[in-house]
Amino acid sequence: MTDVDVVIIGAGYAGMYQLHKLRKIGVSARVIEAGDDVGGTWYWNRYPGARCDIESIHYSYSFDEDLEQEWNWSERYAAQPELLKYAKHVADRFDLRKDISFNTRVEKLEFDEDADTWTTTTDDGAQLTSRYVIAATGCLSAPSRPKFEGMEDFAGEQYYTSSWPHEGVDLTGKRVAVIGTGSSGLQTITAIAPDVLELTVFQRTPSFAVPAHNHPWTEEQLAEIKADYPAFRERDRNTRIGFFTNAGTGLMSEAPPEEIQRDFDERWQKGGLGFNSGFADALIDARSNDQVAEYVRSKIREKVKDPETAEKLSPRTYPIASKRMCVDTGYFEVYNQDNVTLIDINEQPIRQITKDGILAGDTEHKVDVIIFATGFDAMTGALDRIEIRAGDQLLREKWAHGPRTYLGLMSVGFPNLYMITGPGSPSVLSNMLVSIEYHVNWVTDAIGYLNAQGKTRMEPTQEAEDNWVSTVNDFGNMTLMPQANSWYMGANIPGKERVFMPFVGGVDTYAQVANGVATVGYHGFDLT
Ligand code: NA7
Repeated sequence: MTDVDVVIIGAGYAGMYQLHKLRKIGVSARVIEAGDDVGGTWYWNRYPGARCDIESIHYSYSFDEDLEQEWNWSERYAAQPELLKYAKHVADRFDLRKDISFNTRVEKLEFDEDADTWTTTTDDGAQLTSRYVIAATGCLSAPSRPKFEGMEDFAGEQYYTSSWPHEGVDLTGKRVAVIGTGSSGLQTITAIAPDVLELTVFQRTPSFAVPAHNHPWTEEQLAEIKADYPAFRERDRNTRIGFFTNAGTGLMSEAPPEEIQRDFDERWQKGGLGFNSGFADALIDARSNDQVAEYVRSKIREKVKDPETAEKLSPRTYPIASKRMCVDTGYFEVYNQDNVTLIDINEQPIRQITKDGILAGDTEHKVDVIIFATGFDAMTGALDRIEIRAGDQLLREKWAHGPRTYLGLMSVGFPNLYMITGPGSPSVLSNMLVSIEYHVNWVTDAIGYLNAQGKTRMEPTQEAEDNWVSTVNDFGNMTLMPQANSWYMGANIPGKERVFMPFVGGVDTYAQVANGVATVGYHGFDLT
């Protein structure tokens, strides 16, 4: 007998839905959550301006029609407080909290080969046995906190966007530095620029950003979507990136210039991450890619008055969309303000953090506050931080040269351990909610199947895993994506093996494969 059928790690959007689904099939589960409430990403990332880069009507659960109908998103792109409110609403509505242990972090998982069970050890010393463990640990949940010399000597305030305090931060009238110009940095910078006395931005790599054109939803717009929500969701699932962008199938390399210009203009006007989906070769053909990139650079030059600053803000060292593009509202215009300074740290490297500020090149920038928007140890970081042991093998050691999974769901040698949106699945290249719901449904079906068959153990075969890892690599290498020093590649973490981690073939293709695997009795898995 185990304490519970399933241990779920994490009460973010994935863990919450996983708990709900398991209950539906009569399987008991306990969720272990480090935070003091639900919400995951939207619990931790409370920095000023935090907002989802996928539209609210797409980035929301589709599993319950009543939930879908009763919830009204206020804006096209929901901000963090609304996304957290939604998570709390779902927790209340489905009475999830009673099966969640908050303020508890999983430290260790150990598999018992004889009993086919896992023992989970948490940071309060408690242990829990279960048949299965489902890691709903998130792809961007282990913060990257690079070390800068002298950090501990800084007399002012220091914050990480990825673990922003719940209250008590007031930046009004202060001199603030931001290190990092990815999505989190861009959003923070845009939000705080009007209030701070001085803002100094330390940029290592500029980001491509497309306009959000955010707006409140009108009642009519929401009613129109809700009238046909199931079809709307189905359309999302049948796309490569998990939300409908009316993607083109033609090649830019074969299209007349007027057609390309028209497509760019229309998509720019529409806003959002669908901007580069007008042509099928935008991420495959370097010349086509550069046409998209140059369009975005021309927009930066239009927005930023000082040509030298505009040039510094213009990405030139990696293909557009080989790192996730940012979705912005007035980011570039911030640099037209007199109180904002951009430091390119390739020209003026950060030498050290001093008592009073940041020494970059030969200049000490005196500041009251430093904000680190330095990103995450993506996709593998959260799992690596747990000691996951089966036999004499540790998962983090097995993955030392890059993660190895079958379908991003399971890894050989670690039976009965499922991952929601694990490495090797489309997850981070998609609308996360579509990928989460797909994986949760798949895993729940698999557990239901095992129970119905009286089986107690599921593990991929070596052959299936090896083939899938090759497939993920082959698909990745067909694109320009591996060229960037991105977190998809693990390139933002010193010492992390450079491997393209997500499956780039699309959520639609992926679902066809994974559905097929399940339909034929879990092809490529040993069930015993
Ligand atoms: P990102 O996109 O990884 O951005 C992190 C930023 O911090 C990026 O500009 C990094 O530069 C910079 N960085 C990281 N380490 C350093 C050091 N040591 N020195 C200077 N600058 C550094 O994380 P975000 O949180 O913004 O966004 C993550 C995802 O969340 C995003 O893609 C969306 O999907 C939502 P680099 O580019 O590595 O040169």
